Formats: sequence, C-alpha cells, structure tokens
Amino acid sequence: MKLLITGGCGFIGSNLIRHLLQDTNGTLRIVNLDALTYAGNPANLADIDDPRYRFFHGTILDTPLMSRLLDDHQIDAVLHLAAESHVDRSIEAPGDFIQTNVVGTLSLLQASLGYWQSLSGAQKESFRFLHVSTDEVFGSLEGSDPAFSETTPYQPSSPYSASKAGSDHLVRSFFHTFGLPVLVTNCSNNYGSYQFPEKLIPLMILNALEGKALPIYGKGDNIRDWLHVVDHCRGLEAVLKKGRVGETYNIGGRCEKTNLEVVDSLCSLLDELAGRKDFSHTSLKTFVQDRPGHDKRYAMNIGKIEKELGWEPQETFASGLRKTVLWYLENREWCRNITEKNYSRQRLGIIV
Ligand code: NAD
Ligand code: TDX
Repeated sequence: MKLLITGGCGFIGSNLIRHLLQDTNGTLRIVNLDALTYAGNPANLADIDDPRYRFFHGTILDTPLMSRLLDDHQIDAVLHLAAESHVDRSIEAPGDFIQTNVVGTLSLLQASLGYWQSLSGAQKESFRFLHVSTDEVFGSLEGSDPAFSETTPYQPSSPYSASKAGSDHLVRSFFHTFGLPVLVTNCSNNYGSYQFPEKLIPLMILNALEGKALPIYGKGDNIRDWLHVVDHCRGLEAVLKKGRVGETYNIGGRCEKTNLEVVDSLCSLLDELAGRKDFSHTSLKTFVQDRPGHDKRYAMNIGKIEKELGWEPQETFASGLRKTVLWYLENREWCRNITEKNYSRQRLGIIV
C-alpha cells in the first residue's frame, strides 16, 4: 500500500504514521503532506528513520501539488486528516476553518478524482479516499438521548463542526456524483501522546505541572466520549482495509465522562505520579466563563464498526489516561518547545 496521509505532523496523524509503520510485513510506503501550521509539529515524528516514510511540506489547498504527489508516488489510498481542529479557535477565526476544512478538502478531492480517473484495472478498483471526521457534526445530545449513529442528521453548532460537516458532505458528493471510492469516519474525542496542549487533557496536565489554574468551562458538566488515539488509528486501519466503499463508520470509546470527571482523574494521577505531600492538584481547578454554543454531550453508537469490521476499543480510560500522563511527564522537552513558542502563548495565555 502506498498511502498519502495529510496532516501527518498533527496529533492523530503522527500517531497514525507511527502505528502503521509498526507493521513491517507488507510493502507499505507513506507520503506525509503537512502545511506545518501551529498544530503541525515535525518533532512529533523526529525519531522516525524509515525508508518507507517521506515528508512533504505543503498545503492541501495546492491542487497541482496534490496531483503531483498522487501521480509521482502512485498512491493507493489517501487518508485525509489535515484540518483546523480546535473549536475555540474556530470561534475566534472561522475563516481559516472554511479555507482548510472545506476549500482544502475540495482541492484534495479534485486532485484525487483526476488521479483516480487516470488509473485503470486493479489499481483503480482498489483506490480509496478515507476522510477522517468528527462526532461534532451531529450536534449536541441531551442526557437521555440515544448515542449518535451513522444515520443521525447533521446539526453542527460551532464553525469548526460546521466546516467538518461541509467537508463530509463534499466527500460523499464525490462518491455519488463521480463514483470516487470514498470512506468516511466520524470519531469522538481522542486523547494520548503528542496532543497539542490547547485541548482539554494536555492543557490540564501542563497547567497542573506548572501550578497554574485548571480552567473548566461553565459547570464542567459537559460530556465527551473519550477514545485513546491508538484505538482511533486501529479503527482507521480497519476501515481502510475492510470498509465498504461509500459508507460511514462511527468510531468512539463508549466512554462518556463529564469534563469535571476527566479533570479530577487527571489531578489524582498527577498527585500520585508528580505530587507533593503538602498539595493536591485539585486545588487548581477554576471555573471560568463557558465556551459560546458549548455542546452539552457527545456519545457514539459504534455497533456498525464493531459488527462489520470487528473493531472495538482496547484501551480503558484508566489505563489510557495513565499512559498519557506518563508520556507528558517523560516528554517535558517536547512540551517546553511548544509552550515557549509565541503562537501558543496566545491560547495558553488565557490561563496564566
Ligand atoms: P491537529 O490540529 O493536531 O493536526 C492537524 C494537522 O493538519 C497539523 O499537522 C497541521 O499542520 C495540518 N494542516 C492544517 N492545515 C493544513 C493544510 N491546509 N494543508 C496540509 N496540512 C494542514 O488535529 P488532530 O487532532 O490530529 O485531528 C486530525 C483530524 O482528525 C482532523 O481532521 C480532525 O477534525 C479529526 N478529528 C479529531 C479528533 C480529536 O479528538 N482530536 C476527533 C475526531 C476527529
Ligand atoms: O480549557 C478548557 N476547558 C474546558 O472546560 C478546554 C480547552 C476545554 N474545555 C472543555 C470543552 C469541551 O467540553 O473540555 C471539553 C473538551 O474540549 P476540547 O479538548 O477543546 O475538545 P472538543 O471541543 O470536545 O473537540 C475535540 O473533539 C472532537 C477536538 O478538539 C476536535 O478536533 C474533535 O473533532
């Protein structure tokens, strides 16, 4: 398999590349195309020294470059992860999200369609375009509502989720209109190593380690469905290899937690692994103004991927969170490199 992975220097993309390269049996080749925005960090893959892996610096908005990469490397599948991914940033600057997530996805689709149409025989038959999306496109659940399924109508509430919804619709339209063999995944909140510390879990870990406030939006009773990033990568691999063309697969952790539960679990782990006798990290918890339009609850029904593809989460929240905290404790240099950059100060600055 020769794969083009977009956004491979981000959180999930770098975990995915690491995960895929572990399989040394096949004839895998990976081309990673990343624009290296504030969220794209070459350090996430700095230790990868593997002839099967190549990095290209560029944007998905550059359609001729996408066409060239597809053709030069005779790509068998595109795994599209490049995106603007942070809800709070989408509230501050929605235009960037439309550019990258909607216009960028269209650009990549156009290049992929042209390339796919130029193929023939088995190569054309087996080509796949896997679009990586989010549970946020479905909107918000109330406490007693059933979890989102693949047929839940879209009702996005933030500019981020609206832009991802737009990209999902475009991808499906290329299947229905042109026959491009697409697959779509919608996944719940990921956590794990290499996550940029603007997202809840790494932000709380880094702030706690520095003795800074832990900013909890509203009452902390919003619910997210948490999945360890390696489980997500295993899910993407399963969909790529066994998913039915034109289908959507929900991926989730069956692990609903309030934000307060997540922060409390992190504080207990940090007390145990990096604590001081006279001090508990829970004293840093601070309730702050709520996120505008803050979705109340997400939960994923993952029956389809379990039944059709035999995938299920392997990591428990307790084991996954412990591994994650240990990773951030053992990789302080990676954290310092990010927090010392000016761009991240703007976002991380809300808590200093
Ligand atoms: P991230 O923000 O950590 O990484 C995004 C990557 O995309 C970065 O490396 C960035 O440099 C790159 N990028 C941005 N604009 C680009 C462009 N124009 N051209 C090429 N590269 C560009 O995001 P993530 O958390 O790793 O998410 C990856 C994908 O998974 C996104 O599509 C996101 O919507 C989706 N997703 C994320 C989660 C989650 O919990 N993080 C859950 C479900 C789905
Ligand atoms: O400082 C914070 N305080 C806080 O209470 C931050 C950053 C977040 N929160 C809350 C907001 C959410 O209810 O924690 C929850 C998780 O927030 P984020 O980490 O920003 O994630 P979320 O908005 O749920 O979106 C994430 O999951 C779906 C990813 O960022 C998306 O890319 C993915 O699609």
